Amino acid sequence: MSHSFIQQDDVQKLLREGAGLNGAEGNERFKSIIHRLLGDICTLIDDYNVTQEEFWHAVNYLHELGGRQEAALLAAGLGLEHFLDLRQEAIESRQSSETGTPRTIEGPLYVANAPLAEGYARMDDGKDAGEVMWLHGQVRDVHGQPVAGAIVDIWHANTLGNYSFFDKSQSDYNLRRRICTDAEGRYSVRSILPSGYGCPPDGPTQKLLNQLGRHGNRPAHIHFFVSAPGFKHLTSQINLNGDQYLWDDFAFATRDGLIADPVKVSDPALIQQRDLAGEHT
Ligand code: MBD
Ligand code: FE
Repeated sequence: MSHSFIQQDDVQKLLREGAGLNGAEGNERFKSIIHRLLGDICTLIDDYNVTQEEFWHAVNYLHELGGRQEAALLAAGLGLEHFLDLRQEAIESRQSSETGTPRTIEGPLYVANAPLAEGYARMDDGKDAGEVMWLHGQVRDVHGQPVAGAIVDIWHANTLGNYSFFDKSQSDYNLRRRICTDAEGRYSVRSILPSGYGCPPDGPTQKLLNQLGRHGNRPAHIHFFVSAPGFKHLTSQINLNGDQYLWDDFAFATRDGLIADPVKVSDPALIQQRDLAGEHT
C-alpha cells in the first residue's frame, strides 16, 4: 500500500508489546486467536485508511447489535452460520460415509423446552386465522429402519413471519412443539401455514444489509431438531416450494432435499379424516 503509515512489522510489534498478549497467564489458543484478529484489524485499518470516525462508528454499531440482540441474526445474514454448518458437514463426512436428511442452520429463534406430545400435536393456539397445515413424517435411521421414541422438535413462524417468545403478541410456545415418534417412528402435527421471515426493518442487521444492497428475507420454512438416544442430533428445516425467496434466502439455508411441496386439501371428507387421525393418535 502506498499510503501505509506504519509497517506491518511495527503493528505486530506494537500488538505483542502493547496488547498484553505475552503475559505468562491466560489461554494460549485464546491469545493466538485474539492476536491474529487484532493483527488483521490493524492491517484492514491500514489498507483501507479507515478513519477514526469510521472506527468509532463500527464500535457503536456493535453496541447497537448487542442492544437489539441481533448478533446471531447478523451471523446468519453474513452466511457465517451456513459456513460453519457446511464445515461441520465436511468434517463429519470424513469420519463416516453415512447419509440421511441434509442438515441446515438452526437460526437465532429456537426456544428450548416446547410442550412435549406423543405422536401428534396441535401447534397453533387457534388465535391466528391462518391456513391449516398438516405435517406428518417418519423418523428413520440411515439404513431406513424406523426410530420409535425419537424427539422431533418443530418450530416455525406465524402468518406474519414472526416467532413466539421473540414476538410478545403471541402466546408462550405458540408454533413450537416436541413430538415423540410412535412405534413406527411416525409423528404428525396440525398447525398453520407459516410466512417467510424478514429481518426487523429498523434493526442493525437490516441496516448493514441495505449498505450491501441486499434484502433480509427468508422463504417460508419449518425448523426441525431430530434426536434419539444413540443417534447423532439432526438440525434441519424444510422450505416451502413456491415462495419467491426459496433460492434467494438471506441466510443461505435452502438446500436440495429440503424443499417441500405443500399439497392443498379441499375435500371436506379428507380434512375431517386428517383431524380425526390426529385426535386418535
Ligand atoms: C429465521 O427464522 C431463521 O430461520 C434464520 C436462519 C435467520 C433469521 C430468522
Ligand atoms: Fe426460521
